[in-house]
Amino acid sequence: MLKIYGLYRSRATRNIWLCDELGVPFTLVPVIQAYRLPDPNAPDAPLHTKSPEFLKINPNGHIPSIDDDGLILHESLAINLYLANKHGGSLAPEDVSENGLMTTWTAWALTEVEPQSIQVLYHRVAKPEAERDAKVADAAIAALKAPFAVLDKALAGTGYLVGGRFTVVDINVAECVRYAMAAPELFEANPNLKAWLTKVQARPAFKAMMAKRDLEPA
Ligand SMILES: N[C@@H](CCC(=O)N[C@@H](CS)C(=O)NCC(=O)O)C(=O)O
Repeated sequence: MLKIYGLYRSRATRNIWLCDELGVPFTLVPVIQAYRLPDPNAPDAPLHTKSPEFLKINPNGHIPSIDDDGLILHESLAINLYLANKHGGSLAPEDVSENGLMTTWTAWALTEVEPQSIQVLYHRVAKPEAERDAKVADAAIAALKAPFAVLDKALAGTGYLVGGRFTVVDINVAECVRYAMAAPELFEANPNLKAWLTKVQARPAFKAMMAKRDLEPA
């Protein structure tokens, strides 16, 4: 069976959401981020991103990774493109043009959105209050204005990114956009984007994933 190394409180959410949409069963192998442990070198420390056993799986020391019958892959969004291509159906590209568009939007989300949206998450929500820097959050929000306007325009037609239907790339982009949700001003300014995110996050597979994530210790 497919193994996903990671946690619900990590970028593995992207792969878990997709697997549920595809009906692909998987085993989640818990690997925690080393920085979340008080002492990753303690003899009783759980498997973590810098554990020698896990570094044999992913020498980059990050989660998620997958093991699909011996094929080891890293990079959450690339894993999703692979799984969609492998299992086919309406979530996958139906031809080489759609494949190109899905690769483009995925690379776009990774470069134009995620580096900024994660700073919004860290500095408005995730870090302890004393470590948050409002200036970092504000700069990230300012940097997201242009790409969010691009996304809003792209969604004006069919309400989806590729092929007029829900696909893997809606998951890939929505998961990068989700990190910016603590900046509601970005969504108020982009009604198509806001409606799309609400729609994709109303899907049962997303809700099931988030419900399990909420049960995991913060
Ligand atoms: N580009 C990678 C990023 C992976 C990444 O940075 N994962 C975080 C958790 S979401 C991590 O492993 N952090 C712990 C560490 O770097 O030790 C992906 O999308 O898979």
